[in-house]
Amino acid sequence: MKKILVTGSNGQIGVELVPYLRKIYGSGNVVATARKKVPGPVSEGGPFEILDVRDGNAVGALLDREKTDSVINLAGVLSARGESDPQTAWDTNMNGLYITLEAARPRGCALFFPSSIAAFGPNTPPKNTPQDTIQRPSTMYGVTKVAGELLCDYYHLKYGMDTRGLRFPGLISYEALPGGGTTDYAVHIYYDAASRGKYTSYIARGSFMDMMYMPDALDAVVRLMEADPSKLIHRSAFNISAMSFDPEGIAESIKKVIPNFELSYDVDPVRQAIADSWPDSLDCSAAREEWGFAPKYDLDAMTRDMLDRVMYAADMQR
Ligand code: AKB
Repeated sequence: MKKILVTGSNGQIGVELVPYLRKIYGSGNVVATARKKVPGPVSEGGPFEILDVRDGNAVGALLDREKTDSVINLAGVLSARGESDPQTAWDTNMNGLYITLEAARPRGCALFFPSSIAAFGPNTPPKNTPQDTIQRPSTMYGVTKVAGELLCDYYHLKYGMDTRGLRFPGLISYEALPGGGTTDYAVHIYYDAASRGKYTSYIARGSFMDMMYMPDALDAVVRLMEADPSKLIHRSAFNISAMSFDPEGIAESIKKVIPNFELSYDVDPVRQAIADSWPDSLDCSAAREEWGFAPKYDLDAMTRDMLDRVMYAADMQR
């Protein structure tokens, strides 16, 4: 990658990926875009443009003007929000992807697609979920992720476009809160642990999901996009995960730092049903073998860093 356009830059991934890419590739070579301008490093640390990914002319004009060679397509609606408004989820996730692919294709741009563990469903083998397996998701978000994986594979097969993608697990981070996801509890729990010493989980005890700390996710995006294309068999949809836990597991990890931390439950049936339809743990061997996926953070290392960051930020605000 030399000149990169990032869509959906104000989201949980974008607010960290944009500065990370700017450090590696140079500030002027990473054009952040989003539907609105929010003060902060994304809009102020390098080029920024207002962009709606469903406007193909605008996407194409920007790719021409910036002479972009790679697009990181992050604009999207997450799982729980997608269930409350499936039409908007389809429109943003699918039409946005299709229009961006169509703008990127004639201009020879590579495209990164963020798939998800949501691309699996209740019939998928839940333990050590294989890279290639049954994908019959029961959410609109999941439908858009499977369709997106297939569409990106199709653009590679049909047009030779350099499409690549990752099946992100729940991502835990401290720069921006996630919005509208099912795995969000694993972020909120740290904020409540730091500020109140307790957390009420909307996900039930015993519900295991794959997770990863944001620095490992950022590293994975760059490693995949810079990987030797001749080594990539699973282009648009690599299983990646760094850990799998349920609410009890993350609470135990927090108690190593905050011994009096208390966890209680008030289960949300919508998000619980989504969690129940997703795998417990992924087999990530294809990502390791094809492009060297190597996450650094396990649960306890992530917990120590998250709590340090969240407590430091809270102290600064006092
Ligand atoms: C969500 O919970 O919707 C996302 C995801 C796993 O794709 N974090």
